[in-house]
Amino acid sequence: MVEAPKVAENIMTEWLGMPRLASTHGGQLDNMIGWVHIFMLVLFVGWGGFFAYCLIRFRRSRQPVANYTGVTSQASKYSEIAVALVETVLLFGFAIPLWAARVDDMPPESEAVVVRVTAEQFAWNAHYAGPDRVFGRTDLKLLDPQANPLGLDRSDPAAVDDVTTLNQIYLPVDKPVIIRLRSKDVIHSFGVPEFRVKQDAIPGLTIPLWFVPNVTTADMRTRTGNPEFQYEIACAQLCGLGHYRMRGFVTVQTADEFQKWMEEQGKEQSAPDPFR
Ligand SMILES: [Cu+2]
Repeated sequence: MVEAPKVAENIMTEWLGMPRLASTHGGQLDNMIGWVHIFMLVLFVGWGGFFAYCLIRFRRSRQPVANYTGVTSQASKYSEIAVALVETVLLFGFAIPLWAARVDDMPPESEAVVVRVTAEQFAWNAHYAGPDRVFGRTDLKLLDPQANPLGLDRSDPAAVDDVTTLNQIYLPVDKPVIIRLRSKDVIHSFGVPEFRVKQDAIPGLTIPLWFVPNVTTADMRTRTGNPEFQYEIACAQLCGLGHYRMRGFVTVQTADEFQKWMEEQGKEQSAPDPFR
């Protein structure tokens, strides 16, 4: 039995018992969640202690008559100000910058792998543009739930090298990934805990999300000591009776492996279908 090597995790990740990190921005998110927990713990102990103090200090046997002057100390005012300050720091120092980076600082498409992910009851369809980096035409009329769930028009020259997959997303490591998320029917949600991404898929909208996966599936298998480890896409919105089985898998590969996979799939999928 090979002992899994100890990989230094983010201290907050360990403390909170979060899933392992496999994206570049995940540590920042865990830090923020960690600080919120610490702050809430301080508040909980502080207010809880104050409540217990009041129960004892102002019990009836000790304080039989009401005091009409009330509290004269300023302590509560200062502690309220301190709480508001810490909340401001959490919001403006952590939450807003992180959100701005996730939403506004999209990497240019030329430097990223762009995948169109279309959710449906109860599966994840992925569509890659292939080496030409141009997505082929899609048409509702060509849509076939089994043979062509995305309605891709293979007669379009841009579509020849396109690759589509079902419930399997392949990504290269250390490269920005832009996912253009859509839904065919109801609201679904694309969540991969290790990448610290979760985004609702809304019918009628294309919502982009991006991240940089930085641990390959193979590396994660060594780190976890689990030879069957897989990054799992969980649908994080209750989307119907089959919601529980709406899961997909992400395989993070080295750049070479990914290139090879893409070429093989391109050849296989563009070959004329012998059954048609
Ligand atoms: Cu779903």
